[in-house]
Amino acid sequence: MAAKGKSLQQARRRAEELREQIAYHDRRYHRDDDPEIPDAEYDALRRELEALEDEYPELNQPDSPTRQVGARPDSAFAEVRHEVPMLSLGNAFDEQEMAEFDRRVRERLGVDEAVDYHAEPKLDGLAVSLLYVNGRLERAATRGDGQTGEDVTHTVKTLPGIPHKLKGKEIPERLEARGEIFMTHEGFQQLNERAREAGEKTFVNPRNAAAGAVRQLDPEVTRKRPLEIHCYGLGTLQGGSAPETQSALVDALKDWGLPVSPHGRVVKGIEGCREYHEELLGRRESLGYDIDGIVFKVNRRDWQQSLGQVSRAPRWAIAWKFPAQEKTTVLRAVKFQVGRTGAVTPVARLEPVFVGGATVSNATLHNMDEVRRKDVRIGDTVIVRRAGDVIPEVVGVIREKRPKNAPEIEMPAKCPVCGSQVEREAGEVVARCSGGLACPAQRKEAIKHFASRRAMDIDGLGDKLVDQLVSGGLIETPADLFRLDHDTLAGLERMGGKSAENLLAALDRARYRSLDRLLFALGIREVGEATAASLAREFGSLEALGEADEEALQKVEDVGPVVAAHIHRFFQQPINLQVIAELEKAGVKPEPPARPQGGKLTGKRFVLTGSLSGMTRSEAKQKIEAAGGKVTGSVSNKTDYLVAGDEPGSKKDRAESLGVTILDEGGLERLLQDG
Ligand code: 5U1
Repeated sequence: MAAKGKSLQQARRRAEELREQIAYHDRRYHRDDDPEIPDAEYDALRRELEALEDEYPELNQPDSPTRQVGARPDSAFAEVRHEVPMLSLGNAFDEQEMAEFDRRVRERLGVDEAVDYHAEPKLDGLAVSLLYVNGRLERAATRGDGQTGEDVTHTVKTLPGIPHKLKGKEIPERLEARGEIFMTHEGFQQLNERAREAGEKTFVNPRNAAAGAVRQLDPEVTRKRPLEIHCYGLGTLQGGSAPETQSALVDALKDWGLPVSPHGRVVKGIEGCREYHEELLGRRESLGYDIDGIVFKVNRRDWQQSLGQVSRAPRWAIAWKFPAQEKTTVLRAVKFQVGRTGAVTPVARLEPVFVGGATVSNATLHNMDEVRRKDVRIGDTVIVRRAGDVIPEVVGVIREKRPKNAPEIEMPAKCPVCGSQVEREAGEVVARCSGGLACPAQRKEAIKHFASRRAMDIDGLGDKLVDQLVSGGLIETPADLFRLDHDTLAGLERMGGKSAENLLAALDRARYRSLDRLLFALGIREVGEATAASLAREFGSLEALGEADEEALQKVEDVGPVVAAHIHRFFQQPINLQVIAELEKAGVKPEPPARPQGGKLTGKRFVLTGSLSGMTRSEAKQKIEAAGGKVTGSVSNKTDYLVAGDEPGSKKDRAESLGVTILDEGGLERLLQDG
């Protein structure tokens, strides 16, 4: 740790610096809902200060940020004095630190056997306290500095998941539940889309969006934000009996109608903690909201009592953090990449940084509007986010670290690959290379898309091979793939006779893919898999689709004027007609779709949400479509059924408010059987 080997004077100076920095970042995070650095870097500052204070006890100060939680409340809100302080959590960053926590717990309790811990995800949101008096929601407050929070009753009352009145039996006279308000990824994306459309400022991440929504003076603003809560603990409890274990406490909260995490569970000893941590780390991306670790709490509440707390955190609980998904690094340069539809995308070339479990040296900057909105410049220290399989992205800039005269990023006037003019249509955020299939970059991407798993699924035709084939002048369009012969393929670098044979067999199988796959594979702008399936159902052949005018196209579900224009234009372009003719000549004969005429669910519109247990969502979609139904992405007043699995999120709330019939998995099965 950085503390080692410093003179007392050096250590004092560094501690002062760190305290100042931490206090500044506390204000940015807790008061302004606008953090400047990623959590991992904030944690590192705190840990450095803790290490210094450990090594040099004379530096300990009662007002050190290591002894405090959050920030003082903002004076715009009324102050709420917490009856029981709202604590923070100590962190473990690896298995060893977690094992040390477990050892300390057993040592203090004087027990040898494995301790039961209650485990649940640590949400990345805003901690709040909800006070219920005789079962009625009386007051909601933020954590603030742990002693005094902000009164946010007016905004919290707009959250659909928070009951204004508790239900069930044995409701305490005075109950203070504590939990975390958060926003799902889906809600966050929708919110940012709406903000973008309205020309308003977008949010950097769901946590800021959630915290900003709660800490609003106008509750109408909050009402429009898709917020959720999971409750996990207690402050005051009077006039009722307190459960004996943490898990019973969470069950009681649930019985009183408060939302709790569906992933909470009791685990045994450090081994159980390890298993749970690993399991949730693997599922982190599929939860649909941000979590940054797991909270483990000693399950017996009498043991919690005897363990007590240190300055700001209980000794009976710990957050075992996941690897950070956001880090800062320096943006060295920007390159422009040309995609399948000619979109020219700025890509940041970064000083390599380890984030989200991998070393990242390239990250997308999306488009020039985003570059301007975030005000990114060459040489900037930027925040990079890498979450799961999603392409790493630059989410923000640390303006304070900008070097003097940092140059702005400019979109090139000419395509960096083929030299054609780069154009940006009015009203479009994306600039495009006007070279079309004359541009080798567009050709490569079009062929990669054509061969991809969800399109023609040509096994063995990976990105590298496509690059090799196009760069070597062996193919120009997808149709050329079907003219490749064994000798040409076997002669390529990293290919042998066997691989060539396998690829030819895969190409042969691809000749008979369904019409909807072929339509999707052709890469018509705005035609995704669902639209391709609707078009295939409606027109039955490429020929019929090519002859349709825009009016006829718009009769198809999901096809509006913009998509209709793209489809129509595609079939007007000679190069595309030539590729289609050559595909036909090469023996590509798509199977026309079987029409589920008069299916039980014909005309019914479904939305799927949450995780299903007996089938995947894609299986459910296939079953519904096979019965003539239609699956769409969002709930509207045209929706007939919402199929809700585990953790359905805001779609269920919306469905309820619109009076849409809500089915569970069994309900869907029955409907499929009975019609
Ligand atoms: N899930 C969960 N999050 N969280 C945050 N439990 C939990 N407990 C907390 C905090 C700050 O604090 C108690 C251990 C006091």
